[in-house]
Amino acid sequence: MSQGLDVARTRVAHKGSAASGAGANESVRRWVEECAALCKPDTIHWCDGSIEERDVLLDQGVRDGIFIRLNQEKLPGCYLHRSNQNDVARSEHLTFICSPREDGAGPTNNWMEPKAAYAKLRGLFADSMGGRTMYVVPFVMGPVGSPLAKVGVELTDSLYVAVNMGIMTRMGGIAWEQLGDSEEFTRCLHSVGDCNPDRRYICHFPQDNTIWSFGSGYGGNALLGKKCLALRIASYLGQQQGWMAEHMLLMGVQDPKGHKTYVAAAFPSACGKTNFAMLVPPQKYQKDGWKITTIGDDIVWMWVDETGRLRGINPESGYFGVVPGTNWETNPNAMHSISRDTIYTNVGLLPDGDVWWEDKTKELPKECIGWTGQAWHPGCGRKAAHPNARFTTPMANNPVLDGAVHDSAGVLVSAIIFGGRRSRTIPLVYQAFNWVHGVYVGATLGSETTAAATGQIGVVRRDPMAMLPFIGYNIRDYLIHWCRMRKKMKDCPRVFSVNWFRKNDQGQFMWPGYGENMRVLKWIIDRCHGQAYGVESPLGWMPRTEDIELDGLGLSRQDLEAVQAINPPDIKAELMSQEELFLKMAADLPKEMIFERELLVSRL
Ligand code: SAT
Ligand code: MN
Repeated sequence: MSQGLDVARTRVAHKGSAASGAGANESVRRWVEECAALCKPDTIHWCDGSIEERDVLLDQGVRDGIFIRLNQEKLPGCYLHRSNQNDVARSEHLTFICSPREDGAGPTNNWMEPKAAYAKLRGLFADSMGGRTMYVVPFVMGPVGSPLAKVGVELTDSLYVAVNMGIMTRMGGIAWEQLGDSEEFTRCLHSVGDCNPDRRYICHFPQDNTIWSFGSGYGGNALLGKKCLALRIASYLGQQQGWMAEHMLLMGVQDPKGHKTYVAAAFPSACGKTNFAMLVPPQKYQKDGWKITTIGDDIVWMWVDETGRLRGINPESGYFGVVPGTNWETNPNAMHSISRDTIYTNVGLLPDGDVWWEDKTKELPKECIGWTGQAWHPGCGRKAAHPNARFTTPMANNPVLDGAVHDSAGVLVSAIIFGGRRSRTIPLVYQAFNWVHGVYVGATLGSETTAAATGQIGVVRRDPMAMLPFIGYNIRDYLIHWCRMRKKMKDCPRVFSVNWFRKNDQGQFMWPGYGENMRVLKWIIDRCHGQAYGVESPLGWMPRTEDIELDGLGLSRQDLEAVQAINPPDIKAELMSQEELFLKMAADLPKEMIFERELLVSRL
């Protein structure tokens, strides 16, 4: 794999191609015609991805009431969108893997037989775009020229989706260049329809490299390059072709000597993944020369290079992050990023055209217009922003964007971290004994629900590799694929478990989290380079208390011991609760997982 195939740092403007889709090949044109004949849009707009086009679409969106132009002095290039109130999150129960056989989807996915699914959705798509424009959105997932880069084309009747895809992907004529004469592109068909949850389906056809989504305009349901292509379809392709598509952030950790180590990390939602991807090290670490840089905040594609090591790219080019809770203390790099060229969805609107959301500022505004469009004031009993309000912002805005983010050869991945939100039992950090043990640690990953997600607080949900809703095939084969990847690698990444959320008996967090997680990260990096001590414990290798720096933290060695404590009866209870997922897989559980569980039991 050669370095420096990096031809597309910025969008290429293809002037004059908007109407015609100049550059699109015959198989694309044929497919667009077929879909247009089905959906019957009034007009077809072939997106070229130019800056001029973006401005035209935004102006059109403002005229149509899809966007509100925000205060351009405070927030240049920023717009607000309010979604349908029934359409504010992914719809997992309406998401289907349509593989030929039910076993292809496995016990953790909804399945629909492909012919039946096409028939059902064809009925919904028929004439669905009357009076509307169909946007043809060509895009590349991954740095152009990368061996894993994939071309997709999304046909959508949502201007909001077209604009957001322009931020989240390398969108426009560049995709036609990458595609050339090939027929190999992901066919993504999307209509908001009448946005009725009773007629909402997100269907994946992995064998056809096709996604049909109807009835929702929400990010994960509608920006089809993201979870649908880059995780569900890509995870299937990766299993077929020997690479991995994972729900992970990817960050660079630069040490004082200037050496950079890349770390991938999987966390279920509500664990601060975006914050971790843009972590600001504590003052002392900054002074010493430590620096964090971001490759990606949500998805990583990884393959084994010719030297037998794992490399990763971020297939996306923007961040679709949760707004509430983001502020200058929790994530200053995100705050910088979303101060321009950002689409806000479902936040509050202040009288001066600025935006507000819960926990943006300590002081509450006197009034604003809430995400539903109703007047809001403190104590009104409603939230100004929806708890799942989102920003869409180009990764180019990130002040700590990693310099290698467009590198077609990706970056070496030295460590993989699995983390959950666990108030008890799971220590702050430990390292798996080896790769397959690491797969077990990932497969048994659990996280406690937060109110925002479900209304039920503190229930541990199993979420293997944080991929439960995103594995586009049978979870049995997914875990086997993870185990088999080991055989392809000469030198594999070290695997770690972290938990920033452990609480004491008084219900207080035992670890400060946020930037202070740098202290744990340093041990992880040092372990990757054989430069840190590890003590054997039943769970894995652990730092001694003197191996984690506590200067300036206000924590004692005893406090650190407490957050690292392993209590065998608690671990046994944990093992029992892991059975809940493993029972679902019953006879299908890969034998490596059974061995690892037995080994853990015997160590206890
Ligand atoms: O829109 S996404 O699916 O990426 C965000 C989410 O997980 O809900
Ligand atoms: Mn995610």
